[in-house]
Amino acid sequence: WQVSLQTRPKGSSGPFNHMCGGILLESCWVLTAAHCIESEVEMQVMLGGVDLEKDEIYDQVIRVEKAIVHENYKKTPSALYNDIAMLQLKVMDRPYCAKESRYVKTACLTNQPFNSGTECVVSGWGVTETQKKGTNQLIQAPVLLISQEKCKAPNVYGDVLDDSMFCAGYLRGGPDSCQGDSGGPLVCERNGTHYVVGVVSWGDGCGMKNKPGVYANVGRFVDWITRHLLS
Ligand code: 4AZ
Repeated sequence: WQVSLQTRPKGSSGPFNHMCGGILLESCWVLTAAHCIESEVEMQVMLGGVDLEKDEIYDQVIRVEKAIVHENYKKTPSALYNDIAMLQLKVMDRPYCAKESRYVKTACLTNQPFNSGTECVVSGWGVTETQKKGTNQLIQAPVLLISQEKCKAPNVYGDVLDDSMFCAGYLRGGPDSCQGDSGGPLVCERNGTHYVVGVVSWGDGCGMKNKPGVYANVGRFVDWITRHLLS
């Protein structure tokens, strides 16, 4: 379900560049972050692959037909609110878009919350300590869900945090998402099923003490998401 969302300027015939992550929900639908959506660009998604630079046999590359940004998405200097969007993929001459395979699966949704302290997994091609332009290889990191109470502490993010978002990571600093991971999945496991719980959204730096990653709170958007999946 991990997707690479790639763009190039509208009308260009040049290469597409990775710009965000995404999450496959259905054959023709991808969930991502609203702040990943730009106008004046062509978008495609790449699924099934691990290495962005190599053609791999399980790669599927599909154009994006249209983007739906949440109507209450808001960007302020301190936070991104309701940072969620859906991408409808192009059906070429087939009855489907992404084809399910060993390497391409859809993610599950739930509005049942996970407890704070649960260890979940965030993944992407974003910036690492040693690769400032992002990694070619898809990687993942463990992160702990952090309660709103702890993350709203004045020395963490204070009152800019609302219920459209939550924090995950380590208040002592450590594993975190970073630039280029935005739009990608934070998944948690329950009874052998992996659920998308968060969409990588923002944070003050990466991996720093008292500045954990902030994620769009997918559970709060399940109704909004299903409304668009059904329409
Ligand atoms: C970014 O710039 C970004 N540490 C993504 C995630 C985080 C910070 C920044 C979380 O896209």
